[in-house]
Amino acid sequence: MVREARRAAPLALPAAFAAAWVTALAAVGVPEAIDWRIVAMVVGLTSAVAVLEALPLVDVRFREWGIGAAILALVLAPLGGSVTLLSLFAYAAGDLAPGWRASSSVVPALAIQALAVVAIGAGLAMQRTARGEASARRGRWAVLAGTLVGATALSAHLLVVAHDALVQAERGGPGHNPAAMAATETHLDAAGRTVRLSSPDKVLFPERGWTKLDVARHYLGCAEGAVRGVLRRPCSLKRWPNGVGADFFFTKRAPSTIREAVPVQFPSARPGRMAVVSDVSDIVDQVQLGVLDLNPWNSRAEALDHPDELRLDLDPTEGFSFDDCREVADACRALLEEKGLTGWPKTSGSRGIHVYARLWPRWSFGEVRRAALAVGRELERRLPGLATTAWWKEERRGVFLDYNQNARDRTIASAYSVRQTGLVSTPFSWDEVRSIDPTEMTLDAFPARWAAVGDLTAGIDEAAGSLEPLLAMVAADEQRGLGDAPWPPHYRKQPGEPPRVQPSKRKTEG
Ligand SMILES: [Mn+2]
Repeated sequence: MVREARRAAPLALPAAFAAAWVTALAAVGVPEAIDWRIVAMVVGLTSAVAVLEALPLVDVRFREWGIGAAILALVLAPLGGSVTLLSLFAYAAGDLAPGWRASSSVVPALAIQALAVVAIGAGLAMQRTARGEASARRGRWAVLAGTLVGATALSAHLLVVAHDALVQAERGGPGHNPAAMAATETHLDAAGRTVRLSSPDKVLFPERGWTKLDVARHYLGCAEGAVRGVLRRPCSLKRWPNGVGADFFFTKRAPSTIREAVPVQFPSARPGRMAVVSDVSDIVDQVQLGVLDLNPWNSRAEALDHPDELRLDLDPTEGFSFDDCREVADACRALLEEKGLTGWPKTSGSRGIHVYARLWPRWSFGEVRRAALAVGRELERRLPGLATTAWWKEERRGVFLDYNQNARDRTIASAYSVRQTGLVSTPFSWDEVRSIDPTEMTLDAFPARWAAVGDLTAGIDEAAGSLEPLLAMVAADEQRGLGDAPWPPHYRKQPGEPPRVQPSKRKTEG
């Protein structure tokens, strides 16, 4: 009985390895994109070595087997190492999944394996030449220790490889072009065009480990909605080349890698060409430049001077919360509806809410901006103490409606944009205005939301309307003595604009 159990011992280690694999795969589910060549290689190699290591543990009478096995192991270990090295070369040549690179445990595991095999061989030799019981015992201990150490190193390595393979598979498996990936770039198929992405593995969100490739995949995943948010609009490129842990900078002028750019005039009156998006491949081109959130104008290339998007940008000031934004957003919905327009809400991906309304492209930036100001002022009357249009921060308390976001050349993050917070600016339906949790809309959680509800902005272009009713509100404000409000700092002084000086300073200046 005991002898039979000991005979079965060689099977124990490979069985344990197999069990570890089955458990790991059962826990996460068998990924579709897993590279089975890696799995076969690792399972084969580890099982072979495990069998060899386990043999010497069997009863002393099988010692001869054990010695033979140890010799075989000494021959096979370099062989196994060569196989692994060849696989690494194959990876370097781009023939294996990039996840393999992360399995850096392979080198220490092999080194420890070699030591274990030497220890086992030495132990067996000691047993064989033992002159006394003490010497034989030391030999057995050496065999046992070598086996345990070797098995532990193998198990650890195996688990690391399994984990890497699973992480890789979760990210969508090997890239479309693993060879290019190995050369620190990949090529993505986007709207029928092959788009280059350099450093796809570059981590842009250090806390969450999300990479440049993850950001590109996000936009590819919700392409329909993301494109609708920026289609044919000049885009300011807000670039985070070293991720959200470092500085960003704006590039308004389109770099040469941008497929299409449209000539615009900046507020400085200087001309320039800005990136324009026609399909999702243009968005990936922006991601390639380190762009996270997309920042389009509210007009389009074909009618640059006539915005077709009224943007109500709601930002809670200190002491106010997203819940306060809900209330103001809902009031926006009601007011727009009264004026014949449809409001399209989305989380900003930061602290607030954006409500957009589609317009016929007939009015000027100035008129659209004044319309936004009139909406804000009406909300101030409807929600006193909660809504505010006060431009000067010292006077601003509540949910600020930033009417200046409608000025020419101003941009805010578009629908489905990934913000520096790691949150997606997520469109929601008005039914959700009380329940939507912006903090749940993370880059990695978003695909489930998209799969569940799809593009909630789908009807926005068909819901365009007239600005006239809002311009009537502007006129009514003028009647009340409410003229223009301050413009942003780098804009030229506008006709009818009040003094652009903080009220507190104004007083001291008399
Ligand atoms: Mn905002």
